[in-house]
Amino acid sequence: LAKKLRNEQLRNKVVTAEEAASWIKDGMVLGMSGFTRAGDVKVVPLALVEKAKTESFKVDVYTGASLGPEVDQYLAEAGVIRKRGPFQGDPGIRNMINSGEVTYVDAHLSHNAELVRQGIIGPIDFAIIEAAAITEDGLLIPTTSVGNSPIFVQEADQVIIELNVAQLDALEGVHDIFVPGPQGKRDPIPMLNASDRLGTIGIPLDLDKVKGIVISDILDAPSTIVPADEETDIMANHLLNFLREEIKVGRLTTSLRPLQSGVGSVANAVLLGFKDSEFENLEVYSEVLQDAVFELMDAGKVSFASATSITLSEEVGNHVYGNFEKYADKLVLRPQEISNHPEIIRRLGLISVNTALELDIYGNVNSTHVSGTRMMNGIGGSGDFARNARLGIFVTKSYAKGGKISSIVPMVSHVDHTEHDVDIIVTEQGVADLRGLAPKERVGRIIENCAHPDYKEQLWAYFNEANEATGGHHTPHILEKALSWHVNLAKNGTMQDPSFAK
Ligand code: 0RQ
Repeated sequence: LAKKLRNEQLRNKVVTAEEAASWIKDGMVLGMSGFTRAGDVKVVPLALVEKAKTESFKVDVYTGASLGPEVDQYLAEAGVIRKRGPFQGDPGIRNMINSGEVTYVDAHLSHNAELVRQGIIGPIDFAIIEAAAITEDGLLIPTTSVGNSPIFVQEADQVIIELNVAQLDALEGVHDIFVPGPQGKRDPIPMLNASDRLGTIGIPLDLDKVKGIVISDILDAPSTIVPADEETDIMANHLLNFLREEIKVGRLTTSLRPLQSGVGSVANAVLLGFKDSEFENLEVYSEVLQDAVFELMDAGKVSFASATSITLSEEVGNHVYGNFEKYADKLVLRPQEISNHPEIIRRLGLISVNTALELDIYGNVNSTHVSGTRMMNGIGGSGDFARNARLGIFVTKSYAKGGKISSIVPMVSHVDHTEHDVDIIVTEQGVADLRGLAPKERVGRIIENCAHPDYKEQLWAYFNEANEATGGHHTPHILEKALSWHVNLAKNGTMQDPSFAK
């Protein structure tokens, strides 16, 4: 413990999780560490679950992004969470959001820190933050994510630290904490390369605000992604071929531009496609580092990776954390307002790959709402990246649920990424390059290159009818029919219109 808790003044602040939980009162706003099940606090939430057995209270919980089961399942199911933001991915809390028991604010991840600064999120009563160590001079060394922890620590009234003795000592030095000043008095963010370091190795603590330190030894819950399959391999090949064409016309070189890749199985599998390619000296400037990034490092393809969290499956996690010294000097973890900052995304010219649930014939993308109403996970950082990247790429299989759902529909049932933010679409069918195209010019590319053959004719029929009915409007739609595919799915369990059945 002495090695982990090196600040003299904080030594007498160690308390039990129960005592820390006793400070949390009904109506409080909590800012917790954690981003995509990495670096989240665990023992204080579990003590809050116990407390909820004898005391009724509700709190608002803001984090970096999704957390593991301690908060987004157990604490939610104990009825303690009133409001949650800015991202979640656990079936436990997802079901409660969709039954109206939890209020959810789904927001661009780069925006949260500004909202905290402005007092729109907050005032924050407690920042509760996982640490790998606390240095002699009072720096809190985060663990496997940085997320919004720096701004929570800066702005919260008080701080509870979960010092995780099971986390690797070698994490110290991996983080780069740089917190921009208030808007209006802010300099350009001095980052010119993905590997630049701007700040300190830990989060500066105001020691008087530290109310208590709780010791933890619970490791992150592993990620739940499923491995690549034949179709994601095909999607990866389509993406690589598209990038090869960009090189041929002189827009890119084989080291490309820094890559960003979103969460989920599809994004991970597509990134893994670079492993057996000719591309090299790749850099990653992303928010989450999933398994694929480390496999690409092992394969000598990725030379440096910057992000705000590391989220790994059990198997890859054991390998990476068992050999961390091999990776530590090729990695940096930053606050999410820096990893996702529009200024840097635009300056570095990122190639950004995120996942769509569905998209429409004009290129609008829905990444969050199943059939328009049911929240899946959230927009996360996909909007930060898609709008500001050099190439905003969206990947999805062309169909879902065994073909009963077409991922390409006449009109998306919810819009996360408007047609203006979507450059390239990749499905297992092919690639649609939408850059520089008007809505009606995009239709053919999307249907012919990306839609599943079972739905092509049905999509053309909708477009032709809409084009005729409107007399060729800029973005033709028949409002009565635009969402008829979703209505058909709800009523009959399929989007397929029997008159087009093959
Ligand atoms: O359902 O789990 O019941 O099998 O959705 O779909 O194809 O396994 O894809 O794991 O990559 O997740 C968009 C959800 C994709 C994710 C999403 C069903 C499908 C399956 C999952 P099952 P897949 P993935 C980084 C940036 C948020 C935005 C983002 C996500 C399940 O990538 O949350 O990228 N992204 N943020 O069957 C109904 C459709 C469907 C559908 C798929 N059209 N209708 N169900 N499914 N398409 C995040 C952060 O910033 C933290």
